[in-house]
Amino acid sequence: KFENNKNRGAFILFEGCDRAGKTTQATKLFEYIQSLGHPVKLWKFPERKTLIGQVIDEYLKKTRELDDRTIHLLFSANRWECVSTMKENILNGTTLIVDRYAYSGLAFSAAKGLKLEWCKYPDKGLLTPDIVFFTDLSSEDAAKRGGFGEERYENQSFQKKVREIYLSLKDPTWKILDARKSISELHDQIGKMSLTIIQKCKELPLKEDLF
Ligand code: 2DT
Repeated sequence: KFENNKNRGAFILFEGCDRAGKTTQATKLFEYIQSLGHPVKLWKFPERKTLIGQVIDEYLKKTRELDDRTIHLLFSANRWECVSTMKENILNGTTLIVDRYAYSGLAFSAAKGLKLEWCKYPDKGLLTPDIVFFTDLSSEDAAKRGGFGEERYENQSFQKKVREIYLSLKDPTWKILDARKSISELHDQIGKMSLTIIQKCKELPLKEDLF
């Protein structure tokens, strides 16, 4: 049995605009932390493999239409169904590197016009990340990176709104990173900050007070 505040892993979150290198950096960080011998896992939201995740996947691939509030709640439920496993891992000393989380939920749903306060409510009380790396890229620069994909939301005007909302959400746990920097420069920056937070978290309780 674990204690809540001794030698736990860190909850490291990546958020950011599309095509800003979020997944690349999360993967590189995972490999780096692993190479140092720390227990670490890589997670991604939405978790498309669960039953709820399959519905979300169909929605994103545009083979299913859902009301804006309905899909918002499903994204949130998809986090809640994973939360006990995430918590167990962290309290057992595993660092979790998570690619997207509740901030994506807020930014994408609010960009459609839903009220931010309404959007926040279902994620209230989720596990709180220890650090948030926000890879920031303007929608113009994102568009230059070989264009957007075929899934829902992958267009420049929507991404511009998403970025504005994201930036309005930042708090002191956020590190805003200039995604125009090289992959290795960003990785060095992220790696250093992550090792610091992993050490610090060993002595800090895991918080469950998001929003
Ligand atoms: P990727 O798999 O390419 O990251 O795209 N999204 C994600 C939401 O609208 N709400 C959420 O809560 C989450 C986690 C962002 C996933 C797409 O789903 C959007 C892009």
